[in-house]
Amino acid sequence: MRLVTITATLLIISVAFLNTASFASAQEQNSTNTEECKVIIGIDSSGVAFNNTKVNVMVGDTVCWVWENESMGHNVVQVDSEDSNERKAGGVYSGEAETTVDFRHTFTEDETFYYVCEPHTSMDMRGVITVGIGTIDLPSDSNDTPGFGVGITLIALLVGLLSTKKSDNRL
Ligand SMILES: [Cu+2]
Repeated sequence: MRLVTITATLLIISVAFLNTASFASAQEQNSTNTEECKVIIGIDSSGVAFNNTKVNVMVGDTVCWVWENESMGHNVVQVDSEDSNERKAGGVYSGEAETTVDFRHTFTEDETFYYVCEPHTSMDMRGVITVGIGTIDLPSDSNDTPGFGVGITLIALLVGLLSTKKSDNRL
């Protein structure tokens, strides 16, 4: 009698578990809907590179990294700069490299987002996403310097012209 009860309980538990499992996989199937993806990044034909390495999106856009049954596992790991292989502290991370991945990230501010695939950093498997105007940092400030220089040159030219006029008046 007790054995019957235990068996029945186990059956109920396993049925409940199966239901939960099928519910979960149904949810996963719903999430393969890529409607929300502004850009989908996959693996290129070489199998060791992303197929869309330079992407521009706007704040609020979702980028999706999606691949299925790749021969090797890949992941998405945010790094600090264009040539860094170090995972950024507190950065975006898709988890362990997998042969099938559907990883999504919605960008909430202007930034330049650098990422690598950890197992293939030596093959330079990386990409960059510019969100809005990108990260405002020192290099882009120094890019503004030529514009400032042109302004100074113009003022110098004007001052030069004015002083030339003045000297003309004197004559
Ligand atoms: Cu990879």
